[in-house]
Amino acid sequence: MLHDKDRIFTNLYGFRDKSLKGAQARGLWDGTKAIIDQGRDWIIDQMKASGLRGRGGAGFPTGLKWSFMPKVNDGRPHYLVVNADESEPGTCKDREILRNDPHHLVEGCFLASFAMGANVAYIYVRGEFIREREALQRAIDEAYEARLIGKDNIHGYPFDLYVHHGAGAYICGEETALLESLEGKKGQPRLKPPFPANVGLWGCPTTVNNVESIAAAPTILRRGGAWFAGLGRANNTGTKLFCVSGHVNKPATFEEEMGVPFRELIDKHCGGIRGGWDNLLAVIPGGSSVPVVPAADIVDAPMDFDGLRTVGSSLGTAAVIVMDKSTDIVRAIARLSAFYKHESCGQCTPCREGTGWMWRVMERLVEGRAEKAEIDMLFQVTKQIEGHTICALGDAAAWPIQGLIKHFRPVIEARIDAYKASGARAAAE
Ligand code: L3W
Ligand code: SF4
Repeated sequence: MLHDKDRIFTNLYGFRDKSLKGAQARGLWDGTKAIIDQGRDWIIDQMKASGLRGRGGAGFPTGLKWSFMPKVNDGRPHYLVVNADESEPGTCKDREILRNDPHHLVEGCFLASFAMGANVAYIYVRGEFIREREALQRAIDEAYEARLIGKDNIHGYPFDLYVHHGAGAYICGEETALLESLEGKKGQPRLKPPFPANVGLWGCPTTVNNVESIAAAPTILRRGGAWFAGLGRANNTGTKLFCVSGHVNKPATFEEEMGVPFRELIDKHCGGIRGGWDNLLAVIPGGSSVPVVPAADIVDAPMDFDGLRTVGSSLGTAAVIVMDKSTDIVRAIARLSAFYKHESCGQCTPCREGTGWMWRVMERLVEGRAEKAEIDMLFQVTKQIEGHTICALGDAAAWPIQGLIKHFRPVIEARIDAYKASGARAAAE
């Protein structure tokens, strides 16, 4: 359980002074020059030692990602791009950093860019985040005015930071679609490899990181990688922002130590499950793209990458969607299918055609207007989509349905039986 002294985000709810003055009083921008004086390799080594894994969903080790940037200058500029296109259903953590604690991100951009030899960074903000963009821009302006960043700043490392406002497409949260969009093109994912570290923005070496990953960096570098690694457990270190929505008594976004068991997380921060623990039906623990987990499997699961893998799901963005027994679980997953169908960019056939096909079958399953054999067929189609597309949106559309069929097949079958029985009754009358 996290102690206040180990909290990174000390103004998550905006109760304290959000300005540069307030951020400095909480320890930000303190000794920044001393950190960069330790050198690039030291910074990357500290990030590696911290064990921080990317907070945008994939959990890729942050220090390792930074180390992929070319060490030898071949004449191409290097870029840092921050993914603030927070759009994963259920996910609402990065917006709290942007609007309430933005100097973590601004200082993080400076330090990360220095470590990777980038003199320019872009923050790509979700189109709907108007207030968040304004708060972030205010913080950037303050940092420029105080000469903490800029071409001629007090740290002696030229650095410019730009905010780019997206236009509201979920797919632009995929890192290569984001880069396309930033270049002024239609936001469609690129094939990987090459990875952005080699061929990124305008063909130059680029690192794309989530807001929370970059915002955690200044505190990690100030307190040392070993401090962060001492929280949580091996391979799942540190603290994490969780955003809990759905049928809990007090939905909330909060920082907690990685690996806290699900029951403790909900009782401590969210006042328990609505109607009590016996009323819990299922949980989607990492944003809509990860498989649903039934109540019995999740209650004692450690809320981290490995803990959720053992129950067949994933930490994703740590957007915890809680569903009690009043939930129509088939309808809930069908709603997600509608989302992915709408957001598919249409480049690859399995995703473009498959998301629509799955959604139409799901809509019929909600009513029970289907044959039981279609359940297996639907599962097979999800397997044909998974791993056969350019980006992870295809997987993201397939996994929730796989979780539904795996854990709630009897619910689907009962609905088909009920529909057939109602038809038979109607015919008899
Ligand atoms: C160089 C290699 N770089 C991997 C880099 C890669 C990327 C990162 C992770 O999807 C997931 C997705 C969503 N050389 C590299 C390399 N990299 N190998 O590491 O890569 P990858 O492909 O594992 O993941 P991804 O394509 O970045 C992200 C899931 O997150 N998700 C969340 C989505 C939405 C949000 C949001 O709204 N904020 O995050 C939730 O689960 O489904 O599976 O940078 O370049 N050999
Ligand atoms: Fe576009 Fe879907 Fe293919 Fe991703 S998987 S590139 S969203 S069509």
